[in-house]
Amino acid sequence: MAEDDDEIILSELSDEDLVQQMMDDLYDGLRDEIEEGVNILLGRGWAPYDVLTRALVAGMTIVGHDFRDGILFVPEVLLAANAMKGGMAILKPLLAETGAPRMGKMVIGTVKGDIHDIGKNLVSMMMEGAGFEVIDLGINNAVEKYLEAIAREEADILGMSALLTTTMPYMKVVIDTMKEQGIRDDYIVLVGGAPLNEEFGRAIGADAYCRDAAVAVETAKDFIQRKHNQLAASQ
Ligand code: B1M
Repeated sequence: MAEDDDEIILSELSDEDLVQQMMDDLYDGLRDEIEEGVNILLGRGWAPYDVLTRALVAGMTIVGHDFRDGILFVPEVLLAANAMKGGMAILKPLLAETGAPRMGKMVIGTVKGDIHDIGKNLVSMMMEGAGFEVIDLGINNAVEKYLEAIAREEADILGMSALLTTTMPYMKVVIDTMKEQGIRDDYIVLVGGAPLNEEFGRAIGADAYCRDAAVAVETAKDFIQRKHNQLAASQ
């Protein structure tokens, strides 16, 4: 078979062109190419966090816009998500390798009826990278699963993710059940996901809404620090 003259050799591209090519490859759901691109950037000394945000998250944002505008459909978006996961799997151990002291424990999951997990996975990775122990419950979690896990794991933080306007109200079901059981104040409750905002977080009784994974890490650190200060003051 004749060689394709136009074949792109990723390793020969400049950083800027490679990132652009990776966005195209993510859009096309090319997992092998994404994994190769991630490894090339890491090999060139890029910080794992920069690879994640500047190539993968930025690329997924474009996918999101075209999904919204009816240019991409579910099968294509699934392929893009799969490619993103390939890249994230390489970055995960590197982001976790900070040697940071254990900060606290978080149970996190996507709420019932919702199968979006890319953002949640990103939050998990970043939290682990910041020194938190993370118990990831996956997708489609009913209230019982959350409550059983936070009790079993003696978690400090409950994190919930929702990407659909139809599933985000379920976060209130979880928080209300915690209130009914008298355990609401035993945990820091953080919520996130594209359709949420601060006002929604306040309205459902969460401790905080986190716009993105970096904010989730900072917010979690902040609340854990406050918890430690309160404990110290009460002794
Ligand atoms: Co879905 N989908 N999807 N989808 N999907 C959205 C969410 C949508 C906005 C697309 C659109 O129309 N523009 C739209 C929702 C509209 C609405 O609710 N008003 C939508 C729809 C409609 C649907 C279906 C109903 C489509 C259908 O079947 N007709 C269906 C629903 C299935 C279900 O859940 N029951 C569906 C299915 C899918 C796929 C399976 C194809 C795929 C998911 C694959 C997967 O996750 N494994 C998918 C995808 C990929 C998307 C978009 C394109 C991208 C989401 C994503 O991964 N973003 C999305 C469009 C968009 O959001 N722009 C869309 C990248 C990720 C890094 O960002 O998840 O926001 P995000 O996470 C951020 C922050 O939000 C925050 O930090 C993360 C990292 O910075 N964060 C948290 C998230 N969770 C947090 C938890 C925390 C803290 C912070 O806890 C402490």
